[in-house]
Amino acid sequence: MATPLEKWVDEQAKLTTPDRIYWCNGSEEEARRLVEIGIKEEKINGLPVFQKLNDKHWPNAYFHRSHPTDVARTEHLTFICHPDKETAGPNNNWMDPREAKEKMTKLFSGCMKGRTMYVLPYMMGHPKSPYAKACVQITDNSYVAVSMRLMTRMGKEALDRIGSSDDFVRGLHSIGDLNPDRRFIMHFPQEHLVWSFGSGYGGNALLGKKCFALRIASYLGLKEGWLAEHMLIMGIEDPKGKITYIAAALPSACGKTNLALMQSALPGYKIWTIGDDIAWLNIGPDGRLYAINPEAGFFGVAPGTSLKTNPQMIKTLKNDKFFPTLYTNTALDLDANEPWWNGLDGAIPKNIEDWQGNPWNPSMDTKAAHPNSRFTVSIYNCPSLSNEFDNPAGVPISAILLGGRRSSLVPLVMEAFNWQHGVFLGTRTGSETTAAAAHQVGVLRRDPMAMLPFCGYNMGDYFGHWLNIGKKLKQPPKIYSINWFRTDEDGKFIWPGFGENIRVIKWIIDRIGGKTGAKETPLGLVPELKDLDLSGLNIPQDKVKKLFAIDPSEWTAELQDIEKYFGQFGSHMPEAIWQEYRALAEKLGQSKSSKK
Ligand code: OXD
Ligand code: MN
Repeated sequence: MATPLEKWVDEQAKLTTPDRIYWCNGSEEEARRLVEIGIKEEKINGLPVFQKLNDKHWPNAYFHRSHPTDVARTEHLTFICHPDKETAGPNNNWMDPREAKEKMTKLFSGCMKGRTMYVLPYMMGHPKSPYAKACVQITDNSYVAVSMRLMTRMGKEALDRIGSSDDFVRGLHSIGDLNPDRRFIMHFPQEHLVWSFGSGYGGNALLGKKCFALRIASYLGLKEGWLAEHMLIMGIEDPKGKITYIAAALPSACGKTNLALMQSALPGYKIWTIGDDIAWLNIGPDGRLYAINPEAGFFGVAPGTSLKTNPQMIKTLKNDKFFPTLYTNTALDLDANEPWWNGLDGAIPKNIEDWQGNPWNPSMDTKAAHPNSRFTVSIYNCPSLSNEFDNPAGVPISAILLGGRRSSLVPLVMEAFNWQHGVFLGTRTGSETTAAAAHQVGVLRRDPMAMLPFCGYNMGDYFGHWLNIGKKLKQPPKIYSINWFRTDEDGKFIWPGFGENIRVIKWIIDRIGGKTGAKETPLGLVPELKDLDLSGLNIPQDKVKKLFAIDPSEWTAELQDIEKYFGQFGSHMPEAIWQEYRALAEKLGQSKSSKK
């Protein structure tokens, strides 16, 4: 008798009518074969899926150029299909599941004719972890199949875990004809199912990542009592060898990857990387919060990555351990046949082809690499990978950092008074937008816990879920708001960021260890400036003060905006968060602005 998995694959094959069906085992030998197929046989937009690059400096490097309209997540084409709109919430596009299925069935009908259907069994999380989930994605694209080998634990262990059970997350993906009018990313949280059509872009097509590990998993977490978060996970080893684990939520392209692989500017401190994008947080047997990274690779933004900004990532990319490393929509140095992007170390090569294949030189006012061009590389290549990465139990989290990109208002670092206040800090986080999603760049959008594009249900309920988790924890992590992006009168960043961020993290670790005090402000607890290690940094005192400046008059518009934002969640918004809001307004002397 066919297993539920075999039956499901069979049904998808009947719908999509591929010429061939190939079950991937996730091996290196297989990845090499798929890459060859992508070079010689498969085409996207008339171009081979992969182009081999010179691996003298960039081992195992392959280039992929996507369709020019398919370079970022498409939030307006992403739907959460709960049976009712209310459960999806105002934070999501919603479609009735029946309507969505009907629409998508038409698109998927016969779409794999002439193509190979790849069946990818994979684990999100270590196969032995009680927190891991077994999944299967179907795709018709070798780039997606190879990328999933890098980003997940693919192969037999997932198949063994699924066995004859029905308990696996299903993802059906086809690049279709890449027509943006026929591009949809549909989530069916109740069925643990994703249907994605018409895009080959990572966040839309690698269904284990944003689609499952955040959107579907956040809903699973609500049902099962855990949190799926858009967070990095890292261990910080202090000069005495003690390692403290923290998780940090930052919206796309706000430096999560740089922070997760940070090389400390303070001697004696060392960073151990566990994840750069997604954390699953569970209450462990001892009542503490434990984090695993369900992924096994990095899908990082290339422009700006250099030995100066992220030396460990450059070393990761230059490591030949795990095959292959993919470069998507970067520019090419044609003489060297190597990837290139703006901000990379060294002289600008003479003979550059831009991400669309056109000749490029620095006098042009276009970017050579697409601002959202990416590398895809195994986490096992990373020299700062923590020994705990493969620990099925995860790591105990002592602090959660919540941040955004704010040029004013929000201090460099601030400790929440308690868990509930910390949740409030997360609910009102906002960020000036970047290029990771297809929308206007540079405007403020509120992005609670950096989860706005990724929460698979009503965010009002999500805030309530956070509050409940806090109540269940025996020793809840301390919560911090961080903001590396405050600017001076000339619009220049005050804080140097990158490896210097360890100075902020050191203060956080000292707070956790009870080694240092803090100053109370209306917004939260901030460092006494004497306790922030700024040794060797050349920032004038008045600028340092500006990093922490709180001007109540500047908060009028902000409070109104927060109130408006919260208001859209109606009765789903927890009263405890409104209480925090009112307390803040009162402390800032602006309680009249609160209508609630
Ligand atoms: C990502 C994103 O790719 O957040 O990680 O967009
Ligand atoms: Mn992300």
